[in-house]
Amino acid sequence: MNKKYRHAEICMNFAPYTSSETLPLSAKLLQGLVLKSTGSWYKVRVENQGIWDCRLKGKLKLSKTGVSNPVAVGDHAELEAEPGQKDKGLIVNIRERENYIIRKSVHKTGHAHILAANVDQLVVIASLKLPRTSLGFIDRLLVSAESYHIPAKVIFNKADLLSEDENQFALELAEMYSRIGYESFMTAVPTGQGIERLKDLLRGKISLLAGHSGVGKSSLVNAISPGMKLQTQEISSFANKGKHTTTYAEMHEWEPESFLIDTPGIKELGLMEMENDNLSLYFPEMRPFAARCKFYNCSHTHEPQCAVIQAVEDGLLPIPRYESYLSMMEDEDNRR
Ligand SMILES: Nc1nc2c(ncn2[C@@H]2O[C@H](COP(=O)(O)OP(=O)(O)OP(=O)(O)O)[C@@H](O)[C@H]2O)c(=O)[nH]1
Ligand SMILES: [Mg+2]
Ligand SMILES: [Zn+2]
Repeated sequence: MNKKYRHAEICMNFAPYTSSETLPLSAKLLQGLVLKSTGSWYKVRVENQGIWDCRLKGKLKLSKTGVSNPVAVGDHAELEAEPGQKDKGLIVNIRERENYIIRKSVHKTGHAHILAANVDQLVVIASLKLPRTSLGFIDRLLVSAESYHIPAKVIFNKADLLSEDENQFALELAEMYSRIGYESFMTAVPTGQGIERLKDLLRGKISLLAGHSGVGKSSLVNAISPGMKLQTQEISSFANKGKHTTTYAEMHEWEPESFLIDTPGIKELGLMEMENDNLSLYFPEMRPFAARCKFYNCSHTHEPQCAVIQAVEDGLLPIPRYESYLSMMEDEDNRR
């Protein structure tokens, strides 16, 4: 499924104004940036006016997509002031999105949610310990980003918890992702390791932080901008899992024109529908090999003269990534 189709699939329309709703000519629309969306109200940074609490005006019509939120963090909103109320507004329109990233529940089919819109980059936050992030999970996020043409980075946080061997392993993983083109390095909040480099990575951009609960997304935001004081919480010692402390995605301007979107921890990630044959397109390192397979529709799983399988065997493609590819292909097959 190509990008265009994807966007068409999840298009969003606002109901046109009926004549009674038509704005008087004098009413000028204000421009705002959606910082937070709870579904019932929206925190919007209104141009030259500060931060307002807003509601939606009129009915929003969603096409039959099952996307549960019509307005997402990062949306550019057009709004009017709520009559007689200070710092309150009504969102009347959302400007066309450059991109958006969707989170889909693996368990509840048809449940999808726009995580954020108009992002410059996805920053995957992973930790190898407390909690452990699997490579399969990282790769799923990367495939999502690829399919939306959003550049992605991979941060291994909690480096301070790793033994020497584990540290070596993490370094190798970071190298693997960096070679593919996803800048990757380690960070640790208590020691400050990697925080300056992370700031450089985030400066001047709108970045979406995503990862499991408890990996330290909010802690990293606090480390980058100590004034922020976002709520964080120790992971459960019983399950070694995060407690889902952050409950709504929220955008923070930590430096002028540098925005971070802290998101709630993701449990599991479902892939959006895509043609099985196309999955290798979202593994950038595979693409040059995939073009050389004997069969044009090679799935790179069992076919003879598959250049991808050959490259894995020859050590030209990283095995963990190929394993993620196989696991995603299997999921797709099962889903069907
Ligand atoms: N040792 C260590 N602990 C960390 C690090 N970063 C975060 N933590 C701790 O990990 C726990 C979870 O951190 P949070 O920042 O709440 O994690 P989160 O990713 O925002 O979690 P959710 O909001 O639930 O998605 C807290 O107790 C943090 O103090 C780190 O680099 N090293
Ligand atoms: Mg958090
Ligand atoms: Zn092949």
